[in-house]
Amino acid sequence: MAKTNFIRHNGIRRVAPAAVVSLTALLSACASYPNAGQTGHFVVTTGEDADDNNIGDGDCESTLSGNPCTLRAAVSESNAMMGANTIKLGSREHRLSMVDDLTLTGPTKIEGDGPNETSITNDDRDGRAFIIDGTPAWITQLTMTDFGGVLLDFGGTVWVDEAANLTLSRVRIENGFAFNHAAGLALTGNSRAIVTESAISDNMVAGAFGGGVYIQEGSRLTLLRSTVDGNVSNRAGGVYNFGELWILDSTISGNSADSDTGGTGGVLNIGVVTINNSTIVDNSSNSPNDDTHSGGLANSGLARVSNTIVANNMWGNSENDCNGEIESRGYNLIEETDDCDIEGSTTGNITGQDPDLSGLAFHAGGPTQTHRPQSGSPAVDAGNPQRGSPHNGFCSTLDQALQDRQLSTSGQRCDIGSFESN
Ligand SMILES: [Ca+2]
Ligand SMILES: [Ca+2]
Ligand SMILES: [Ca+2]
Ligand SMILES: [Ca+2]
Repeated sequence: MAKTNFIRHNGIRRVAPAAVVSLTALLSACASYPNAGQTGHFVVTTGEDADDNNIGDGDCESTLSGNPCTLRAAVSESNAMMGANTIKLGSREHRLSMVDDLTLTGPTKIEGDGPNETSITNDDRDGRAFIIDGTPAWITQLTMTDFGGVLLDFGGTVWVDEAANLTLSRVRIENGFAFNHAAGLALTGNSRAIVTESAISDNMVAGAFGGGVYIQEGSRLTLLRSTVDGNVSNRAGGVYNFGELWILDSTISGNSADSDTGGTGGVLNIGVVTINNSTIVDNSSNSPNDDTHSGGLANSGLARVSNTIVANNMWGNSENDCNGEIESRGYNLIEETDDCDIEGSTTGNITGQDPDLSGLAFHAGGPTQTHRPQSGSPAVDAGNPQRGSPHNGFCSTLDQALQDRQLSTSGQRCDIGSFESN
């Protein structure tokens, strides 16, 4: 069971201003969400589930005794009201007991007080938490747990569809269940999502197409400083990508494929995936060996990989880290390469060596769990000596724990992987 320890950052830690500004700009580019006291800002006052008693009057008042504002009533009013809305959840558990999923059809920010303070949970129903339907939306500072159902297809917890554009920040998605296409997060219909400083953990799909995350052709997901761990399906335990996927300063760990035919533990890519400064370890597959799958990273599309650790992934009882063609942009540590072709720039690549990492845990006060290179690890100071755009294979500015990689001040080199041990 993964637990995420989200710590508030009050400027104590070393956070590079440029990166913070660009993320803030990115988040706010989606829509302008009202603040407390402004029109269109709703404050939920109960954890119970009930409809609004008069949808479209601009007041969040449920049918419950005393008419408290429920999450469901706030979503209905947000959808009915022109323009962007904010829904503040407060520090409590919000239990969804009504049949329908919460569907956002207009720009809405759903904001908790933190993943340890605010949760949205599933109360004995088969259903998701949210469908994001053709709109920008922002879900932040909360945990969603126990969603899905045995017959559910596409996103047991969150389904992003119809060219929607979702930001998930400081969120945990845990213990979801689905039949196919991800028990955590699914993107379909040319949608976009950015998942930042979040964890998608311990979700399970009975069938195929991704335990944690599924990206359909035409859709695009960015995982930034996030962890996908402990997810299970029979074809791709962690992430199944048919679209466009960016894995930046992130960890894919402990996911597994459980299949009689063929499955990949960590990341299975059919589309285009770009991976930089990330760590793909301890994933596993127990299916019969074939030519297309791997314990760790399997590619039959385009996989561009730089500054990344791929190691300690298992196929049955033997290590199997990758399969297919990997377009290296240099400075990778890929331990076991028997089933993959490493093309492109092999400058700085390390193969055949164990990265000597800690277990998955909270390191350096980071918001998500990471694997830390032990002192003497070959990953330490072995990343690209140039800092720049992670999109081009350079070393990133912040590691997954939000530590500055310090290249410009100390002259030290970036570590390979998502965590900078300095
Ligand atoms: Ca109303
Ligand atoms: Ca609205
Ligand atoms: Ca090893
Ligand atoms: Ca370093």
